Amino acid sequence: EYNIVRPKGYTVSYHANPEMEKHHFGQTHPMKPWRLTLTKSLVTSYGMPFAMDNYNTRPATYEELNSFHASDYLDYLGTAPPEDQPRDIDNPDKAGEVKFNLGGSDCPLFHGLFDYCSMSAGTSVDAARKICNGQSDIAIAWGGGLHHAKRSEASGFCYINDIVLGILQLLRCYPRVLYIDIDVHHGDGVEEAFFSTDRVMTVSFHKYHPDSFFPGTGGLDDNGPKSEHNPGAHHAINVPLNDGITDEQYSWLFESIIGKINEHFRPSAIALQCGADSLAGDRLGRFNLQVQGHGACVEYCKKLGIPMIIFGGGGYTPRNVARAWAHETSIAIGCQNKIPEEIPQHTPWREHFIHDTLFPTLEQILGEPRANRNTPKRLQEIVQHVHEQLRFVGH
Ligand code: ZLM
Ligand code: CA
Ligand code: ZN
Repeated sequence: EYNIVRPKGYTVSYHANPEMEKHHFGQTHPMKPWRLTLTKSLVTSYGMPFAMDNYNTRPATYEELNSFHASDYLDYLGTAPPEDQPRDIDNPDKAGEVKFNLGGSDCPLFHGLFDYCSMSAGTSVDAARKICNGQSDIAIAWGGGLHHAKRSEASGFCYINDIVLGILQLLRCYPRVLYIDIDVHHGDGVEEAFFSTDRVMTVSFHKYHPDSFFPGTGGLDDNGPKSEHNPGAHHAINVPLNDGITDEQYSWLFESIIGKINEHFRPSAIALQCGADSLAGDRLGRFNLQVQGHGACVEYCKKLGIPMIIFGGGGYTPRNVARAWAHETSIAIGCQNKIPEEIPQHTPWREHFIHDTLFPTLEQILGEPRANRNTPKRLQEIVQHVHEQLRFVGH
């Protein structure tokens, strides 16, 4: 009804496995896979599926997971018994053994965990393959983006690092991949995985406060191995931020930094993690970003005209996650000016969108906006530091 048509000259693909959305981390756990259902509902009610190739993805295979993760970790992940109650980690009798950081309150062992992980990874691997074989120019994998998982360890709600798996696929056909992470948390797992190569540059924007905000890494001076002989030196870029950053400041930083990186590093593909916990009103986040400012990052990357995978990630206020990811899907298609701001009447679960617009104001989201602790002087310093790092990078 909104006459959403396929974009001219390029292809957008949407990769999802609806079974993934049925899994639960536990009653009050912040990560709610159901937000993917709410996102798909909005994307569909705006008619966007008509403009994309829609893939129902298969779970990743053991071999695919094993391209980054250690076998003993995968074997344990596949066999560990689910625990219905979060275990008391302070009581050794009740705790049993905690292996690979599995079974705490951040990374619980829930029913169907291995299936959930393989499905998330499957969407990202599938997206990467479509980019590689030229069947897609912008591939969307909202079920992925789990940037904290390590080779042999779960961390921060992430068990399998689907982004690393996706980038490893891209590296089979592209010389250089730029990883960009706008989740409010530091993309530590992806940074660490590609620490010693100059074929991947990682850039994360995040709240940084080492002793009070997870994971505590990603300071301005963390730029990859310091050793001169390591090709990965200077290929990790971190943008540490304080509470309350606004759309205007964030867009300025993003464009100054990504624009410069594009000139120096000249990526042949982009992997963009769009964690929606950087939005105002997020249950875990601390920023004042609106759907427009978050989406502006996607729009800027799209304009670079480089093949791109767009991943999900964090996002703990489901209605805002769905708004942001639906808006960003419309940007990928190029129909953002054709769809009405009002949430369509026939949208399933429309009552969840308490303000019936895609773009609620800060006042609607928060009542009173959170104090902005980012000074213009500090933001200038960050951009300056990044520009200095880039003098060491050139191809
Ligand atoms: N406690 N329940 C972002 C990953 C953030 C580590 C402090 C757990 C929570 C959080 C879990 C129901 C991404 C830490 C926190 C309380 C040790 C984190 C279960 C609330 C709950 O109510 C909760 C009983 C839980 C977890 C809050 N955990 C908030 N922040 C972080 C991990 C993941 O968005 O970047 C990508 C998907 N963990 O701060 C503690 C140190 C565990
Ligand atoms: Ca980030
Ligand atoms: Zn996050």
